[in-house]
Amino acid sequence: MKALITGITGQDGSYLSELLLKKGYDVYGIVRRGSTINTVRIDKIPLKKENILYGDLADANSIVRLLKTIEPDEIYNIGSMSHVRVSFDIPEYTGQVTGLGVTRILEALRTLDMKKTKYYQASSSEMFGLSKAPQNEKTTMLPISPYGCAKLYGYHMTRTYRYGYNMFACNGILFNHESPRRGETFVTKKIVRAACRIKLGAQDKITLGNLDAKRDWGFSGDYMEAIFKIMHHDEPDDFVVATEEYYSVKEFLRRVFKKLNLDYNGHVITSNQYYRPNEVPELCGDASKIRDVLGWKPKVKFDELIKMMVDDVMKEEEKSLHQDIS
Ligand code: NAP
Ligand code: F7E
Repeated sequence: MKALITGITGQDGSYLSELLLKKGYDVYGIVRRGSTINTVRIDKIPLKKENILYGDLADANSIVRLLKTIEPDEIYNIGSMSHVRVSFDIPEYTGQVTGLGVTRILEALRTLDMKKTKYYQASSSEMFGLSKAPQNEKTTMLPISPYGCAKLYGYHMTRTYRYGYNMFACNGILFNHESPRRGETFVTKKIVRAACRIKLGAQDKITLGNLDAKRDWGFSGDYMEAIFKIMHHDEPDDFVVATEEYYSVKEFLRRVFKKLNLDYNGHVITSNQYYRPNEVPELCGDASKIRDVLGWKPKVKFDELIKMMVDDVMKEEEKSLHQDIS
């Protein structure tokens, strides 16, 4: 079985590649050309070098060429401009990549007559926007960010191709998921990095935005197992993937600092720079459908996730401190 992953260099792409390799897949990935190396998350994963190919979700020709060459059995479209705050700075580009990128793949599958290829769309809880928690597959979607709007377009295009062309096209509506491989500018990793550096005396303050927003934070590795189950269900469908627990950013901050025997008071500054024009106040998933239909539930709990991230970052920071002084 051949699987093609867009966004293979990202957090989820790295865990998903490991999972698919373990299951015996021939794994292919699309990477973008960058001026610095952007493959650090997958460099140690035993992927075939020749299976990592240049392409871009904003470039239809590259998508068509790669689909024709690879002829994948499954496509996992997890590539996207994934930062909500940044999507307010580059709304058009976000629409091009995160929204229209979906149509480029689905339309290429249709016109190349590859309708047997299964398609997974990385949809997001950000699509729920202003709808009250808990949110499930039936909740009204009221996005309030360019990212959420682009994801909602991709979600509906996936359903449109499923119904219109009888394709196996499915959506995972994933709530926030984190890991030691999380991008540095997402709030969890930013807090963990700063707290570890404060503990080691390498930094004193952290500047954040809204501390009152609440999120349902799970572990990326667990969520990739959910994605695999969604793709191997007997029919294409849409599923919420979540832990069903939510905490404020302030609570995340408190627990990370406590884990390091620190008090966050006195170390935190808030700045408008990190506030968004619109803020989604609360996201908490109701994952009963995926639990009942596919038998999936998360393994890693909130405090274990914090421990995993703190332990990993602490090791990195101690190593770099040691390099500085030796
Ligand atoms: P991530 O770490 O930001 O990774 C995004 C990936 O997309 C990277 O590999 C990136 O490549 C790639 N990419 C960006 N622009 C692209 C383009 N124009 N063409 C091709 N690839 C492009 O995101 P993640 O946390 O792994 O999330 C994976 C997917 O799930 C994303 O679609 C995200 O929107 C969605 N999602 C994430 C969460 C979450 O909490 N993590 C929740 C719900 C949904 P570079 O490495 O070159 O930048
Ligand atoms: O923000 C608040 C911020 O950027 C979480 C993406 O993976 O999950 C992610 O989007 C909360 C927000 O994640 C800072 O305002 C406070 O309320 O870590 P985040 P996100 O926006 O929820 C969804 C489901 C996705 O699909 C996305 O791809 O934290 N916050 N201070 C801050 N956030 C950031 N980034 N930086 C701060 O300084």
